[in-house]
Amino acid sequence: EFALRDAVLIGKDLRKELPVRRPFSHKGTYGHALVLAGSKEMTGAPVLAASAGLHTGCGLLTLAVPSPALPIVASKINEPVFWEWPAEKGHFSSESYVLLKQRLASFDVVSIGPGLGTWDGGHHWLKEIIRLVEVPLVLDADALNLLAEDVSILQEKKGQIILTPHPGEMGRLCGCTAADIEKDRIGFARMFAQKHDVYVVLKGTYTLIATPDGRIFVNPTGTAALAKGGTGDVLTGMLAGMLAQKAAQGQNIETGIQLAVYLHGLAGRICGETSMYATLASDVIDKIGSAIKRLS
Ligand code: B4P
Ligand code: MG
Repeated sequence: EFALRDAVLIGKDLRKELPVRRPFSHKGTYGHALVLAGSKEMTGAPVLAASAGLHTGCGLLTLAVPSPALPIVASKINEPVFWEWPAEKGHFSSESYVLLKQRLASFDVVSIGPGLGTWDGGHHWLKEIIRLVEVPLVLDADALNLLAEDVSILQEKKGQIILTPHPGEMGRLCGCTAADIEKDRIGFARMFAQKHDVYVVLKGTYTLIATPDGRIFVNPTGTAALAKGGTGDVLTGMLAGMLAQKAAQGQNIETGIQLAVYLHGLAGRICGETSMYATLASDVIDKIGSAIKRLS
């Protein structure tokens, strides 16, 4: 049986895992992330995720947004390449699979979920994406809510999948309540990761990372300053940004997951030094650079 003493506290050796910024390099050296996010109703989340990804250091980030949301999203951020995705009732539609397949080869990581919303048939949309993506795939927020309709679609995966649930989302995935999850965070995260051969980042105080082979890592950073809407979208973006760099440089993604989680919590703590109350998700993004500096 797994005991708490078997869980590994991350942080100590992470410094040497930071992607190196070489003098003779260019944006292609640091990876290209794709973020699929947003809906007509939620135009802030894709901006937070994309901005966080770029601040974490990926060379290029493409932000795919359903067509009705695109003008609003694009007016808020300059750096991503935008991909206008056909929409039905304001949500992503299925039409673009062929296009996606053609373009997928150019991405080092795909991240899905912030502000996506849920809709009839969305679950089939997600299944097709899971079938197509061969690079590391991060599923968060409404992508997890779509997944909860039938977790067996994870069997269709081609590459590694990273799930980033908070306890409520984890409860939906496991068919129980958030309170049940909180009573045995390690047990649920480890069970789900092993059963479905995925990474589970179970968020909360001391975020856990469960690996497909049953190991558990515990994040010591993080703070109640992060307890505010949008900070989860920032973590999703940071994972995309960090994994893009790891994948582009042919490195194992596991330390990339650890780095993103650790730096997200550290950026939150730096914000908390100014105010535990006033911190916004966008403030956390502004402190990603300082967090990387503190670690390095
Ligand atoms: P949703 O409406 O699904 O919220 P969201 O859009 O996913 O918000 P966001 O993406 O910004 O935040 P996320 O939690 O992903 O509703 C969330 C629901 O779940 C609410 O009803 C809430 O009460 C419940 N819920 C959330 N966390 C819970 C918990 N730990 N226990 C019980 N119920 C919970 O990401 C937030 C980020 O901030 C994560 O990285 C998290 O680790 C970090 N964070 C938040 N508070 C922290 C703390 N006190 N210490 C350390 N890290 C913290
Ligand atoms: Mg969230």
